[in-house]
Amino acid sequence: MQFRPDRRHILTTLASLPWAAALLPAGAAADPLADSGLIALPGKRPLIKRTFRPPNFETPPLALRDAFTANDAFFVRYHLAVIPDTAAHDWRLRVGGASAQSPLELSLSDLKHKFAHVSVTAVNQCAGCRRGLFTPRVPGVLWEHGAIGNAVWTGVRLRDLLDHAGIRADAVEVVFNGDDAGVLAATPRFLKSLPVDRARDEHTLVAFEMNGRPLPHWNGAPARLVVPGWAGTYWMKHLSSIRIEPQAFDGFWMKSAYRVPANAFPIQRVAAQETADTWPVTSLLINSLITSHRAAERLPLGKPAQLRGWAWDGGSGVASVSVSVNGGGWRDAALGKDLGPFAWRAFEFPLDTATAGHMTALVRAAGRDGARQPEALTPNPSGYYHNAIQRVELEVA
Ligand SMILES: Nc1nc2c(c(=O)[nH]1)N[C@H]1C(S)=C(S)[C@@H](COP(=O)(O)O)O[C@H]1N2
Ligand SMILES: [Mo]
Repeated sequence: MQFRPDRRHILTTLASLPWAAALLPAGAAADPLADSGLIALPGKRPLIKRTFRPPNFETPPLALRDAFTANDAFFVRYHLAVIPDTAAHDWRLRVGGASAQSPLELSLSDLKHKFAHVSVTAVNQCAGCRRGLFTPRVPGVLWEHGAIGNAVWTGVRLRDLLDHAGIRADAVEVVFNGDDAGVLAATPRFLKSLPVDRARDEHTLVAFEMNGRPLPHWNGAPARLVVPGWAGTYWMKHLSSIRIEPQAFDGFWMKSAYRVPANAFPIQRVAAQETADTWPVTSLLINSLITSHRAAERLPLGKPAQLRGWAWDGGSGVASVSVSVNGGGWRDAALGKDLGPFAWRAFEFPLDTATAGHMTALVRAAGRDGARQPEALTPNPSGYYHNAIQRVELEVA
């Protein structure tokens, strides 16, 4: 792929790096709308470009109407600009670390033939999805609604690989490395860690297929981590090494990035990664997305109309979706097929188009764990976890 980074691209790239935000001249963050042409990466259909280098591309609203987000429409998120194009044949996965009994190295063929295959339908959502809707504005990639997708992921259980290597009793975390790197040697490699119990969860996979096809290059080929119910940041792409370690990992991407104020969100806790002030981003929050209508859309008078979209959470499952029209009471939407606790679930609600005029519709999802979407977003410096109730303004005419 050819990149021709001009000044604006360099600035947007800097804006996408949390530790580089301080280097930006005041007001330099690019206007998200002005800078978001539809552009096709090799193998992808045209997506909304947020930054070129590293590549950050958002799924356009129309493609979010499908229950399973198409592989060529799935969003692309990278922190580092040098992305390997490892031939499946040359790829190796090392499993080791100070708390591994017998380290091993696997080829893709080993991975596919020596371990049981498992599939899980799960939402992959960036913790920064909807950051571009934060007011006041926060630094980072200014995503709107499309840093999310739902897919069937197929691979092997991470647990089977870890157990094969043998987890010593002193193990605390499992650390994952991807093959991508920064342009400058000083840029910290993208490494993430999971507590051992989350790594050994039966749903955590090393996946090589997405929707029944090999993983697209931009979504982590030949193999990536799939951590259903947890934010996309843990879903390491181009996975190259797995280390079982006796202490909490303190690399930049755990210690400094992807952190939220302590106690701000009802998320799963990882005590070993918490400080008095901040916690790591972990599980996804209850959320919903309207896909049937765009802002200011006209509904033909008297013609039946349905408000549709998706709801999901961190794995308790969607209990209900309610809709409030023109300030009226909350009424239940009909829910679609249950595709599993980590998938998104369709909702549908009939809109009354008998009277002309302005219509405001609010959508609020609730999880089986009792959590409900909040009315307002919860401010936090890096713009994570936007799950405030979504509102769409329509015009019946
Ligand atoms: N190797 C690597 N894996 C990565 C990242 C990355 O920068 N490098 N970004 C993570 C983040 S923050 C997200 S949201 C997901 C996005 O997955 P996708 O690009 O397949 O949509 O990938 C994760 N895995
Ligand atoms: Mo992310």
